[in-house]
Amino acid sequence: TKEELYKELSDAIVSCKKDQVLAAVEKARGELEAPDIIENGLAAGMNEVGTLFERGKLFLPHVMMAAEAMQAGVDELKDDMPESSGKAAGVIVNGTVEGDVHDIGKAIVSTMLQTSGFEVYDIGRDAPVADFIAKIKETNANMVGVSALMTTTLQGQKEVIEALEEEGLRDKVKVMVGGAPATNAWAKKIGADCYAENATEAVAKAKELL
Ligand code: HCB
Repeated sequence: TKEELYKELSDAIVSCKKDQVLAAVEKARGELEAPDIIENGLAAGMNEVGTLFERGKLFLPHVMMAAEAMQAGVDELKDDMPESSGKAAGVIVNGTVEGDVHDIGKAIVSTMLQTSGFEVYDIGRDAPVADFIAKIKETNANMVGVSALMTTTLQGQKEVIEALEEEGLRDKVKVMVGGAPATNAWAKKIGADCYAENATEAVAKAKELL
């Protein structure tokens, strides 16, 4: 069943073994769509890793191995992503804020937006506010996705919005925020246009706003 495949994918991530992840992906790809495999299988496993890390059951080297295995699984599925037809619905700059190296979720969001027809410029992780602004200007983007995975870097999302205001760009650029510590309430508080809990929601909200 679907649930068994999700569990197998998730367990493979928790095992922190790349081979096991690739084998689970290989098995699942005949039955499930790529975004489904990523969101409900691999990402669910990564969340579990996070929980085990918090409880002291897994250590940082394990988390790094799980992250690498996750990346390998996602890379393997890139060609399976459903191709969208038609012209890009919008231009989106996507990045993780300065001081924050977490980029797995952001990369998934970029891939899903891209396959949904958006023109996406991923500026990577640990990206200074100035990089967001420069890329937005260069590409004439009408949306920016700002990812932050730590309570200590969340403020970076607010800084991007403030910089957009200072540059007189705020009216032209929609702002989406995401990452584990972000919430709808936080998005509202800092004046973002939306919060997306996962990549599927990011695509839905981008379509709604652009
Ligand atoms: Co990292 N880490 N980590 N980590 N890490 C977290 C984030 C903690 C919550 C774990 C914990 O302690 N409980 C924690 C942060 C605590 C806090 O809030 N203050 C933490 C810490 C503390 C650290 C270090 C400081 C650890 C250390 O060195 N002592 C260090 C950070 C260094 C730094 O950034 N300066 C660190 C390092 C790492 C790695 C390198 C081992 C690895 C990252 C590898 C990489 O990304 N290339 C890592 C990982 C993997 C995690 C956890 C376990 C998982 C994150 C992840 O990839 N999740 C995480 C635990 C957790 O999140 N609960 C832990 C899976 C993806 C698919 O989900 O939430 O990232 P996602 O993305 C979703 C969603 O949020 C949304 O869509 C995505 C797809 O569904 N979304 C967006 C995300 N961005 C979006 C943008 C948009 O525009 C729209 C939607």
